Amino acid sequence: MRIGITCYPTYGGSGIVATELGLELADRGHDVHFITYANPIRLDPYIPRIHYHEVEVSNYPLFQYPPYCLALASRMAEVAENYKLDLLHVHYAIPHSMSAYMAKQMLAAKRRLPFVTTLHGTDITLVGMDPSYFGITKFSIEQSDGVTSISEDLRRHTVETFGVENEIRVLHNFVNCETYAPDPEKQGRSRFAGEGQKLLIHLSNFRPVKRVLDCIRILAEVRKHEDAKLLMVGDGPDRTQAEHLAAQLGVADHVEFLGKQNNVQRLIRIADVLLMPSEMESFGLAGLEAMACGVPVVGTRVGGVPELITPGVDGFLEAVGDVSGQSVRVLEIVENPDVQRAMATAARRTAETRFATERIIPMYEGYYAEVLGR
Ligand code: GMT
Repeated sequence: MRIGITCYPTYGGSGIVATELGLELADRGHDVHFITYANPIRLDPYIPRIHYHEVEVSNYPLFQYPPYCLALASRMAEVAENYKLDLLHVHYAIPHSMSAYMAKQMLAAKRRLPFVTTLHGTDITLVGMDPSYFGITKFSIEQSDGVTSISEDLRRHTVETFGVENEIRVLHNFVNCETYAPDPEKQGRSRFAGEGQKLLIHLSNFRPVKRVLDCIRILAEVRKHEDAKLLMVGDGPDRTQAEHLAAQLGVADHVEFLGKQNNVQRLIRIADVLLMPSEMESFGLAGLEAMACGVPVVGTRVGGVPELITPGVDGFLEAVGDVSGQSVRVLEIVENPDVQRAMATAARRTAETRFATERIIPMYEGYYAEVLGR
């Protein structure tokens, strides 16, 4: 198949899923065309069957807001025609789904260009619910030739919120279990943690929904019992506040802010526990990546996370904001080598048996075939 993929190319779960999907599809022999405003961070355009088409948005002085949505639609239609795309697959409804709808209409007189929209979370639970985007989000979901959701919880939420009646297929997020694999030697750990020191990690875009301040509070609690250090990977609006809080709680020397990183598996696999204290998480991709690396997650019981983590088996889930509950769970893991070993093994097994690329990617291929009527 010839597939056009559009996503946000910056650091963020939806862009990462879209990029990994494109790479896996190319590996399986499909031609994949990324149509985005910048090269997606995990994309190497040198890879065979991967193509990259940049969307340029001209900024005429009259425009207070450059019309990205229109530039994207034009580029989508152009690429679809020139490269004979079979379909478009857009990640994150706003505004990608609407641009795909316009591209489809632009080509309608000549040919059919179906599009699949994948819902990732905040496009529905936050942005899409804003009154200024509600109507257009509902419309673009209804007009999509196929809609997928990365969790059952998000599917249910979408149906309840928007009252849409078209089928939404749940295709969970996936992980490449070869790239994300445990390292029994935990190579490179000594660069970050001293002998006997416990190592916690958090990975996100540091938006308020991630509750990064809770990570700092959890570390401070854990340190009352164990010598522990926290790696904060990523960047975003709440980073400065988190740095201040670390100083205020007297743990600044034990928190390392590493900023945006590529090849995060190298960092995840050296840790003992991944913290995911989010307010909302429609899936929790960072959690899955950690599980594949054999690193148990201590997170919150929200959104689609319970579809990923079975508490007490391959991780722990507590209520949002329950710092003390999450700290106790971290200690339960790091102070009991048997618990840590059993959870690490179970986490890896969950990733392999339920969320490995080999299992999920064929579901996307099957879904495309359905949408194309093949
Ligand atoms: O979490 C974010 O702020 C980024 C957001 C995105 O769309 O880039 O992540 C969403 O999509 C990820 C990939 O499907 C999911 O793993 C995240 O759970 C989801 N985030 C939220 O629901 C808050």
